[in-house]
Amino acid sequence: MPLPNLEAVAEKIRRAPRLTILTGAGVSAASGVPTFRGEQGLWRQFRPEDLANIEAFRRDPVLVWEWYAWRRERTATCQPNVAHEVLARWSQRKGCAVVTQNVDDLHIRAGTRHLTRLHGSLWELRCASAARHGAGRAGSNRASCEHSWRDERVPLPEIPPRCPRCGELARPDIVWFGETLRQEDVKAATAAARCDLFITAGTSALVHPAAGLVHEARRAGAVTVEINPEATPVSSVVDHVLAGPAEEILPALDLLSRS
Ligand code: BV8
Repeated sequence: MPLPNLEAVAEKIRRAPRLTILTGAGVSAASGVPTFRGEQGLWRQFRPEDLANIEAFRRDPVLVWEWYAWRRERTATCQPNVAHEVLARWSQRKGCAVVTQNVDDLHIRAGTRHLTRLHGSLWELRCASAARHGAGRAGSNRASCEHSWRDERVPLPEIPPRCPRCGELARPDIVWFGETLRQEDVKAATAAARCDLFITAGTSALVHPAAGLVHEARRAGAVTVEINPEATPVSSVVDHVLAGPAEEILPALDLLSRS
């Protein structure tokens, strides 16, 4: 897998005072987590976009929860892979930040520091009565209960789960399509993009605002690198394309940047 610019990128990793890595589903592929647009991304023929939105949840919360329960069961059997481990090690260094679109929390399980989770977590729930992310309140005009909690039980004892505080329907504490991200996460990700070296790994770069971060980095003068076996809309924009799987390229870069 002689990648011509591997050494050049390793040199930049060695020297960059501020290094930021944006990750997508491709970084978890080697752990067995289905990617969104890969053939495994489909569930009962539903595309993720069809289920990951408030309208689908209002229409049929049981269906949406069965999808999330399926993903929790799949992800619960997955371990962080070497790509997560390399990024966890890099994140210990000053000036290094990891921004992820993934909701599988494998970066957390690998021990990653300075991590921004843009789209939430499969393992965190919140009361569906809470109006957040720009989605209107779920109907009743009772004061909304802002309760959120972590629940790693597989299987969940009850589908759909209920808020332990007010008994209302619970929802995944995940950012759905059409919902705005948490301001603090957008701020942290934008600040992290203003770096010296920005690596985007395992993402199809189609979903916004995450897909805009590489442009933010370029505007800030960062050297930009893409790690992906396939071309994406940003392949023609970045300074270096490393066309291959993250679980092979990241350990190779790690080795070269430490020698
Ligand atoms: C918002 C949680 C305000 C859910 C997710 C501007 C232009 C166009 C559209 C928009 C825009 N601004 C807003 C939008 C609308 C929308 C959007 O971007 N739509 C897209 C589809 C066009 N964005 C939103 O709705 C966002 N909210 O903007 O609010 C607003 C609202 C309305 C209108 C305007 C503004 C909220 C977006 C967040 C949605 N939630 N996840 C859940 O998980 O259940 S997004 C979800 O999809 C993931 O988190 C991730 O972000 C995305 C999937 O992308 P990837 O992770 O990249 O995965 P994918 O499968 O696509 O690709 C995998 C890649 O890996 C491939 O390239 C493959 O080649 C590669 N690969 C495979 N194996 C490997 C590998 N790479 C390396 N190694 C390997 N081994």
